[in-house]
Amino acid sequence: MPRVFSGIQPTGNPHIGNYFGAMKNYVRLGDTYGKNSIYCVVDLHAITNPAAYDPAALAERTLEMAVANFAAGLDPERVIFFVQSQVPEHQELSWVFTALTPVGELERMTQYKDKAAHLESVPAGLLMYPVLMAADILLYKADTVPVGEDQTQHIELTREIARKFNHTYGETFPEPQAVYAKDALRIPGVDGQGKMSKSKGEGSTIGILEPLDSIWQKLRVAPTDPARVRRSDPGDPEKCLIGDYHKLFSDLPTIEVAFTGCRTAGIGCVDCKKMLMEGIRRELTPLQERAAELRADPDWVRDALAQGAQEAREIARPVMEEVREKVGFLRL
Ligand code: AQP
Repeated sequence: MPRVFSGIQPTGNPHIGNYFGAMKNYVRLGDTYGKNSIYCVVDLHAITNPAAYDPAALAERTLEMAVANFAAGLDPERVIFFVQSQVPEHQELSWVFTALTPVGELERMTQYKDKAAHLESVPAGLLMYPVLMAADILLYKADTVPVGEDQTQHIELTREIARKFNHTYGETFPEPQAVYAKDALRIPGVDGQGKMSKSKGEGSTIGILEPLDSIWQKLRVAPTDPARVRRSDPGDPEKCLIGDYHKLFSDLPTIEVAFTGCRTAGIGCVDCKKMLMEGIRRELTPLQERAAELRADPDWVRDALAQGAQEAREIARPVMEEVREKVGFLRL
């Protein structure tokens, strides 16, 4: 049976990019593969980017990210869901992989280059991020990784690391494959500045747990097709992020009305945004209600995460034993 692994950073409020690009796939694959689906809140990754890390907020953000995933439908009785720093084997395997990975490969990673470009002093952890990610996945010998398209290069590096380890020490790890959500490969930020991303701040994101009136305030001023200067100008919904969002939230008849209305200038952008808001309300209201219930029961959330960490360690320990032996560390 395939083994699924994926992680999500507690670097801010989970947004619709995380939700449609990754979290919904976690739930879908979890329904099929049960305890062979392993997910975690990757707090060790979150501390590698000083622009998005606040020690005073990390624990709270970690719990909020867990609440969001439970609210989105992850069931800790069916899948394994935990917090990365609770399973120290991730760091141990990461170090072994660090010793195998050429620095040049890491310096070529576009996500590293993008993030490092904004920093005066670049922490080595930011460079090592993809090595830790390879350890996250391979520690469970996972072969299936649900992620957004932004992670493609990191998954390819994970495959290379697996190949190199197997070549050096003998067949040990599978070469994992990314699994993408078809219509949510790379959801654009609501500010129109490229990919929606937590680390770019609230101006980029539509949070899945964000109050609906706050979402509306962002949508109201969100850029649309620049061809629509006046209401009477026709537009192209395929060139508009509101059009992209409709494909995620609206039913087919609504999309038809909105897209035809845009192309014929039959409706204005505000009308189109109001139609979108209906879909957002329909999708996010039940999720936000479940999140409120979970926040009222923090012990349940903590217990579920503790149980998940225990289950994860049961898989991770023997794999690490196998790695230690193959690498040649002394056994006492
Ligand atoms: N905009 C997006 N569209 C589709 N999928 C996305 N993902 C993230 N953004 C989009 C996918 O969500 C999962 C978790 O990613 P993350 O925790 O790394 O989230 P982030 O929002 O991208 O946060 P950061 O802090 O800004 O990290 P960077 O800048 O490194 O991406 C992943 O599967 C991701 O692909």
